[in-house]
Amino acid sequence: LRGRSLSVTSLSGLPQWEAEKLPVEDLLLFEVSWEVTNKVGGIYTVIQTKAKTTADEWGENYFLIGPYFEHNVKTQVEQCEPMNDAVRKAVDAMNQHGCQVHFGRWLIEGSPYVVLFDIGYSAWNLDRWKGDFWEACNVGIPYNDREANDMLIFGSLTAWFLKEVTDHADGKHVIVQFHEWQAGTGLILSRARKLPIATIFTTHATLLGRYLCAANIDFYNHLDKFNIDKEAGERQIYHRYCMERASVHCAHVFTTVSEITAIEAEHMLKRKPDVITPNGLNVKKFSAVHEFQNLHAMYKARIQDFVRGHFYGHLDFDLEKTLFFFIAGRYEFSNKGADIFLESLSRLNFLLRMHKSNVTAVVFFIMPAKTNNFNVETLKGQAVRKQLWDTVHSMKEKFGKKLYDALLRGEIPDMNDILDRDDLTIMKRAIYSTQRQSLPPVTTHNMIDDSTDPILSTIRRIGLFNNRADRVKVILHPEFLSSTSPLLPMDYEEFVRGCHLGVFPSYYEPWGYTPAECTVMGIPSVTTNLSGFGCFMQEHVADPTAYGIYIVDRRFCSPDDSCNQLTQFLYGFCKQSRRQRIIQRNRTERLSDLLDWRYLGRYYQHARHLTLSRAFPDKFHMEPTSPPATEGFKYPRPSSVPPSPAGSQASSPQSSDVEDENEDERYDEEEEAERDRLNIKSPFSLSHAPRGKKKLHG
Ligand code: U2F
Ligand code: UDP
Ligand code: G6P
Repeated sequence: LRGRSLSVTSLSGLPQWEAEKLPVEDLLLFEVSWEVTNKVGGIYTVIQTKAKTTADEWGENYFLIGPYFEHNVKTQVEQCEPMNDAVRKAVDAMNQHGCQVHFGRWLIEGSPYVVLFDIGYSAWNLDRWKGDFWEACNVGIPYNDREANDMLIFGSLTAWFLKEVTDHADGKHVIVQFHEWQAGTGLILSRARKLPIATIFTTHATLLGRYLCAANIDFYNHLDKFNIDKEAGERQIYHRYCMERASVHCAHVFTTVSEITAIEAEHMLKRKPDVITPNGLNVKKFSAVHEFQNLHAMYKARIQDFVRGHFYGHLDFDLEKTLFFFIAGRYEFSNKGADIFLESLSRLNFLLRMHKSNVTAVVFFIMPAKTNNFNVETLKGQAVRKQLWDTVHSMKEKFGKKLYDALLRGEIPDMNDILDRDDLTIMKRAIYSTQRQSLPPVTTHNMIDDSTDPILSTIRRIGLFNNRADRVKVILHPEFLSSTSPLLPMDYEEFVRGCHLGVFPSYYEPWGYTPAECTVMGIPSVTTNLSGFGCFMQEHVADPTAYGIYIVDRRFCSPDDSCNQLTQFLYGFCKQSRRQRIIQRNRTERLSDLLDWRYLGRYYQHARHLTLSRAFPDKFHMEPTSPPATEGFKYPRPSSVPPSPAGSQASSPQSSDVEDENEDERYDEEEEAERDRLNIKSPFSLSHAPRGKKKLHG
């Protein structure tokens, strides 16, 4: 195998090196995860977005292994017969022995092959397989942990399948990558049975890390001090923890998604990851460069409509000077940083009021909780808005007709006559209907645990009740967004595009897709130096703030200081003019390439190379020495920003008092982007192909 070498092609000036070419035609690659065709959390996003680059590289020799769920298969999979001989024989053999194995193409970009096991159908083997698992690694699984039992069935089926494949592989070498402890039993069993496969185990979080952080423990300062067996035992996850730790130690190559999780893994799982494989996205470029700005304006208008309804009777703030912030994700109150976000909002409210700012921030919390559907007050808001709109529409028609008739007669109508008494009555009635006794609601749904819900309890404590005087308004939407919602009919992606800033001040976040998704859509975001994404940006972008990536320090300072820093970021953001926001969004979007699988996929390639050389040293003897080196590479500051030593606040666009939207500014910004591209000096001193299209907006 050849070592790494640099090529001269580039993704907007990012360092490139030739792919670590593997003879893929003589290899088979399997990736195993509980989230293949099955959306649970972020791992689904990893696998689904990565499928295209991996399928491009591996073609017919790439297979994903996951669980079979009827609904998922019906909506996402086209079933077919395996073309590959070894895979077909394995599927047939298992189906002949009382299993139900489905095969097909997953209908996503790259349309990879999937092998799906029906877990329930094979559940009758559970007791025997528990015995096998005990034989293999002395880990017992309690009967009442349904999830762990399912994972054992999944793993046993995976190991069986891999045995059949390797029996018929016809000289082809097999690489198998397992994601997270749920897939790990397959790895443990395969290794115990000495199957001739090269293995990779990837963790996307550690069980203990997640549990300890959620319990509000000062985690990062005590990493080396935990009695991990005891902690796992007390939380009744000892067996799961053992499954996770055994998987880690059985793998030829252990990887994780970020530096911060690598440190965590070293302490919680007692193995240092061999390779960091950062999470990427399947970035789509629009042919018109500023299309994402147009989309922002379009979806912002939809959010504004919702806000008109939600705040009916209290719309004494200017929607043109209203900014939309949001936090979204799994409802882990402190892990996701909702706690310090609320505290900062309270401080921001104070600052905006004190400085008599005319800016209003409407802040959305999109975190699923248990509810009994939408509440009446919220639905009524949208109904009132629609009714008002209809009234205005019919008045407009009537007015238009009268005006038209008058002009046809050659007269300018008397404006005082054009509306009669009835019209005025209708208008007065319409205004009366927008009066309300209560404040605009803080939550859109009837919460089941209303009195104990952590977000609502905090809002009660800090008193952010959407009063008229508040410059910060809060809306909790305790359900993921959907375009079929009667309240806010938008997809998550559309919603993100319509907002101004995503705020994700996580305490525990191995990667954190939400800010990464904002970035590729050209929406600035707040992240932290405890999130994998935040650390990655800090490492690879010289001045993240200038690019609309605000990184809160949650690692080396007190919670109160973190909170103040977040408040300053938010306040600084509120002080920007529209023009500055447009420029900032352009810059944010320019970082997309850094998060593209076409760039980040190489870490996976490297891990595969490494595992082959460890599992089959005779055949693939050259062990690559280090992961692809990007150390030292930094995306440079935007050229219009003077380099600041602090690399923070000062270098973000300074505020100006004038709100103008001169289209020409965009052209300047284009030039700036071009200059930046030419200025990029990576340690590898490469040439930089300019980005293709130059179609300008307007
Ligand atoms: C990470 O996100 P995940 O989508 O993997 O997070 P979850 O699916 O919610 O759960 C991770 C593990 O923690 C366990 C759960 C999983 O094994 O069973 N767990 C639990 O047992 N009890 C709980 O109350 C909560 C979790 C990661 F967090 C993101 O930052 C990454 O972006 C993502 C992709 O790499 O992986
Ligand atoms: N998300 C979604 N709908 C929503 C809000 C969030 O589909 O209304 C998605 C979001 O796009 C992201 C995922 O949920 O892909 C959250 O992933 P992240 O890595 O931030 O957190 P995890 O849940 O993996 O810890
Ligand atoms: C995009 C649109 C502009 C619009 C602007 C609003 O750039 O192309 O037409 O004026 O968004 O920006 P704002 O930050 O005020 O939502």
